[in-house]
Amino acid sequence: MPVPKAELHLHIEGTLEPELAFALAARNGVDLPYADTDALREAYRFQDLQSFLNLYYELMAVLRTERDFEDLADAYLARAAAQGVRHAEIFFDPQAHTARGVGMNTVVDGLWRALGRSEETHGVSTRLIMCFLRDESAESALATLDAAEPHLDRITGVGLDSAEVGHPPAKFREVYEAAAALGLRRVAHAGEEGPPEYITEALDVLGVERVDHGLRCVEDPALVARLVRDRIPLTLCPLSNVRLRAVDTLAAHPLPAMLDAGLLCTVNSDDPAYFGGYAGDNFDAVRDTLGLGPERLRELARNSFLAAFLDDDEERRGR
Ligand code: ES4
Ligand code: ZN
Repeated sequence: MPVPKAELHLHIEGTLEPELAFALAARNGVDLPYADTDALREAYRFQDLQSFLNLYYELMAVLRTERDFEDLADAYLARAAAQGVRHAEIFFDPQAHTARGVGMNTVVDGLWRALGRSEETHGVSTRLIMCFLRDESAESALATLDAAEPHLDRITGVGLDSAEVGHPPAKFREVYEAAAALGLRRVAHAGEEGPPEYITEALDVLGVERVDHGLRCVEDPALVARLVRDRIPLTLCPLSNVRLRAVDTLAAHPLPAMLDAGLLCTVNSDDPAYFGGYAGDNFDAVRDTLGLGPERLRELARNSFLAAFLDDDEERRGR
């Protein structure tokens, strides 16, 4: 049996497997510029974050109806459960859908059809975290938060994702202040491709409680000391880092050194359909390639629950 764990860094749109992409394309009459699932898989050779994001946004064209989002989330939750995930905090990118005419209601209602019954059907509790696209404007992020207000009983927090370099966290100060005032939890991608300064800025300016990736903190010893002291969780994604070339090889991943330094690391899957594995696959990979022993693996599993937004959520939902 896989170790019970929480998944804290998972983009639901990144769980779109080629087979489901083609099934939804057929259902919705969408033409995909790939002959078949093998041809599509051939395109999964990424140079960097942007080359992945191009395909990630392109394939979203097949997601059109509530049922599409429901089927996507249901398929993910079934796979996650099979790999020992008991709790999943799920990112979604509303702007990637509203920009192509798919409304916020369709996205949230559709996802919720699967998430709302997930404890019963899959034994997985869930939270939903709405991400702003950092390569879009601050105004667009504010409009997205506005559009989400009718759904805030089902949204636990906000995040920040997409192309990092050139889009520092401070660009989103205002929308994060507004989100905090609404009682939303705050996370942000920082230090994936961007410099360690973006991690510091996410903490200082956006008030994030958890850093997504945070990989490049290792370049700044003072920042590492701060993250250790303040017990700020990092949601690392080892297989993602390999596929997007944030590290040269999995064997060169700094996870063991980060754990030795006392950082509150968690292991997650990011976009598992694209990066070669779900949460359990990431755990297996760090065990097999980085030589993490049973104690370290238990620590990673324990950290995932410590870092989860499980504690005061019921109270916040009363907001
Ligand atoms: C993402 Cl790996 C990664 N980084 C930033 N934004 C993203 N959105 C989906 N996957
Ligand atoms: Zn991510």
